[in-house]
Amino acid sequence: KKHSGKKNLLCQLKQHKLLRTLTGSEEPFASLGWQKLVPRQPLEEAISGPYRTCAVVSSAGAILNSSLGSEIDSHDAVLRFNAAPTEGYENDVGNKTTIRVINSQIMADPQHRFADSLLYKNITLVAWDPGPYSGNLKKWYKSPDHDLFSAYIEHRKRSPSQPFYILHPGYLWNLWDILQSNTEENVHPNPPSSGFIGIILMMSVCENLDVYEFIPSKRHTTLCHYYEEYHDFACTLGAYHPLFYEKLLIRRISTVSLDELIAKGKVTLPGFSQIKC
Ligand code: NCC
Repeated sequence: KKHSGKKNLLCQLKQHKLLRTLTGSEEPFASLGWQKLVPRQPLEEAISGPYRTCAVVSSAGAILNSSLGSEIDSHDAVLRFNAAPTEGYENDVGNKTTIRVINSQIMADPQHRFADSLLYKNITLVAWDPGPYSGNLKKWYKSPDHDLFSAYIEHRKRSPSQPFYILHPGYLWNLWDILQSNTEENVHPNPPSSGFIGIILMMSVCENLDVYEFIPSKRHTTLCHYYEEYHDFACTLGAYHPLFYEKLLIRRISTVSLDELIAKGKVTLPGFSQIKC
C-alpha cells in the first residue's frame, strides 16, 4: 500500500514510541535513589487527558496583537514554553496553562527564580537537557548543559505532588533522527527546540492539536519573544536549534489552508490516536 509522504511521516512519528521520561531505573539514577524521586505515575497518565483539543503556544513575538487569547483558552489543555508569561498578554496568548516544557537553563539560571516563580506552580512540568547522542547517561549526569539535576531533586522534595518529569535524552535524539531522515540537507547535531519537543509530546496525549505562531504568520517580526524587547531573527529561524527544519516538517504534517496559516499563524495536527497506520 502506498502512503502519501504526509501519512508516512505521521506514522513514523507515531510508531517511534517516542514519549520517554526518566524513570530512575537506569544508571546512574537507580543507584541515586531516583525511582523514589520521580512521580510514580507515567507522564501520559499524569496529564489528565486524553484531551480532545490542545493548544501549543510558541513564544514568538509575532503572536503580539493577534487577539488569539480566547481561542487559545477554549482548548482543553494549553502548553507553553520556558518563562513565557500570560499575565499582561492575555488578549493575545490567553491565560490558561496546563503544561510547561522548560529547558535546563530555566532550572539552573538563578535569574529565572525557578523555585519561587508562580510560572512553574500548579501545572505539569516537563524539563529537558540534551545529554550526549551516544545515550551515555552517566556522562550526562556528570556534565549536563545546565545543571537541572540538583534543582529537580530539590523541587521534587519540596513539591512531591506536582507532576514534574525530565525527558529522556533518547526521546530528544529520536526526534532529531526523524528530523534528519526527512530532510535532504544535513541537520546540525543539536537537539530540537522546546517548541518541537512540546508539539510532538502533545500529539501523544491530544486528539487534535492547534499550534500557534510556530510557523510564522503575516505578523512575522524580528521581535524574539512577545514578552520582551529583544530583536533577533535567529529566534524564529534557528541558530543552535534546527528550528528551520522543524518548521518545514510540521508544515508537511499539518492540515490547514495557507490562508489560515498566514492570517493566524495556526497549524492543526492530528493526535497519534487519530492516525491509522
Ligand atoms: O525562546 P524560547 O526557546 O523559550 O521559545 C520557545 C519556543 O517557541 C518557538 N519560537 C520562539 C521564538 C520565536 N521567535 N519563534 C519561535 O518559533 C521555538 O519553538 C522555541 O523552542 C528553547 O527552545 O528552549 C528556547 O529557549 C530559549 C531560552 O533558553 C529560554 O527562553 C529561557 O530564557 C533559548 N534562548 C537562549 O538560549 C538565548 C532559545 O534558543 C530556545
